[in-house]
Amino acid sequence: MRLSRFFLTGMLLAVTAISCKNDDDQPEPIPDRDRNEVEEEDQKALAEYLDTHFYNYEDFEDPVEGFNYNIVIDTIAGSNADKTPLSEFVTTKTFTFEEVDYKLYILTIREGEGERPKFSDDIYFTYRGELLNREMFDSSVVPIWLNLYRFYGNKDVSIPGYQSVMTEFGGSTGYEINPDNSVSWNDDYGIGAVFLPSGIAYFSEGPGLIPAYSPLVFTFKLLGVNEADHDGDGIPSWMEDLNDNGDLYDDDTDGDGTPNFLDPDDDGDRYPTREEIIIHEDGTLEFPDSNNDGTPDYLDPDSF
Ligand SMILES: [Ca+2]
Ligand SMILES: [Ca+2]
Ligand SMILES: [Ca+2]
Ligand SMILES: [Ca+2]
Repeated sequence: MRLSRFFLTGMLLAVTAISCKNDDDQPEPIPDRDRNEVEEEDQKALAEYLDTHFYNYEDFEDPVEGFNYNIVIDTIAGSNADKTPLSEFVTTKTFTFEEVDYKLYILTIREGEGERPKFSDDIYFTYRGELLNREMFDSSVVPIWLNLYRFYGNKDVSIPGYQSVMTEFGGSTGYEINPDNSVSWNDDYGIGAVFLPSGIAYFSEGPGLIPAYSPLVFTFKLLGVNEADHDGDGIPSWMEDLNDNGDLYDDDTDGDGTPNFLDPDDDGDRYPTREEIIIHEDGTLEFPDSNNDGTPDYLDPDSF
């Protein structure tokens, strides 16, 4: 839940910044730095970090009984001078955000055998967040739900880079509830870490203990996945990305200003989308096209 509180802090700052603009007595807010310039700096910092740090790979190679599968990162120095750096283990991925191609680094310990989230889904996970100086700014050892999409509503809000990394992992295939009501997850959930440039983390609005423009490190265990349907119209949000570009805000069939993933009547014909589609008992969807013009009823204001 803490991530959302961080986000709220950011929102308050943003609101303050906007209100200052209209008040002649207040100084102008400091404009955000150039995204490309920050990314260049962050990439240098991340590359250096990955070359000078290692993780407890030996613990994972030969796990002792009761090993907690926690990734622990430390500097390569002193008695650890001969350790293999993280840079030898990570893979890279490019994620485009605000028209900048961001490079992020992923450490995959275990992909996870269970369901994989789509970019707009909810995940159930534990995490620990650190700055590049290894200072921890946040963690949750108790699993929490988080929506991966940048939806500024009443759900927990993610940072942009999260959707890019979590879609590479799967959750657990199941769990058991113990007599004491604690939960034991099947030992096949996703385990990993991600090294994010600030542009797809909090950028200029580092909340809490995070300074502005901080690249971030998250280690995590992905336990569960829930297919999100933000507007509850029966169509999962990822399916409302009609132009398939990963941006849910630029799909607005009826042009009423509410994007389809938040619009329970997508074509604006006053018939709810839910009544213009067929949801079968096994959960599969069918999209009738009554007038056979190639546009399904829920996106066609001329048929219902
Ligand atoms: Ca929907
Ligand atoms: Ca709409
Ligand atoms: Ca909709
Ligand atoms: Ca409709």
